[in-house]
Amino acid sequence: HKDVEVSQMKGKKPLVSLKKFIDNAPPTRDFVGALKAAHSRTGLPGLIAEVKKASPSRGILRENFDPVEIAQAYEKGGAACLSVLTDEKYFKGSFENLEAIRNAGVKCPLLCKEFVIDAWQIYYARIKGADAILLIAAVLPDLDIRYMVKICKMLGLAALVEVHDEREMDRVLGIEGIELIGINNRNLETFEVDISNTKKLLEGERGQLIRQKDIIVVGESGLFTPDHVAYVQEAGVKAVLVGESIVKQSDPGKGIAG
Ligand code: IGP
Repeated sequence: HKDVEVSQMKGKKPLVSLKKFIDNAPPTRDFVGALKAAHSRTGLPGLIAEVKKASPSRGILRENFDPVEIAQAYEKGGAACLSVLTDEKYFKGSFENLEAIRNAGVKCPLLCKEFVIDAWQIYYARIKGADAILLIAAVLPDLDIRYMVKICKMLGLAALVEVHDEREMDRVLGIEGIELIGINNRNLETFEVDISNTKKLLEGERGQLIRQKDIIVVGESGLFTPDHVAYVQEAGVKAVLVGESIVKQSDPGKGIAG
């Protein structure tokens, strides 16, 4: 991921002016609270439904992609939160999509799905209407995660810290103040998906520590059926992040029920 460029920064506003803008921005919504509420209301993992046009492994997922229409359908279908891909290069997303969904009056808290490698992107996402930010342990040193988690707190954003293997999980468990950990079942290098990864990373002492620290774990990627969701719930997740299987449905809202 060394080729990830912070393309949004090119020719854009310096950090100081973003900060001024944020002072007058409306407050964020409680992303973690919405997941917890959905979990205790339904007894099922809270759903983060993903607005994703394309992916590097699957190509275009939906023709006539209308991000606002999909977001509204997800909300109607009972999603607790939404995830909006803003990365353009690999996922054909945009910050305009995030902003349009927020401005369309969608009430679900919104996760900005971006390859964050610079704090500037967090401020920018906050301005564009994000309530939560994805931080990927595979591309960030511990020091950056610590620093970025603090920035998120200061800006009223939840941080979803994503891990894929035991080493990353152990790194992240050593960092104070983390409320949300995502376990990605997809290997970002090979694109291979294996949902038993969620189970593997929650076994034994790791699972114990997570419960002690009251961290909410999100099962991410490769979830297509109610059985898959039941499997990761059994492994200990209280939330799931689902994209492909629901964004492909002719009615993405009804897709959630299935
Ligand atoms: C959703 P899926 O298999 O349901 O479409 O996966 C989500 O987990 C996936 O899009 C994702 C992702 C990421 C995308 C997880 N982590 C990091 C981009 C960057």
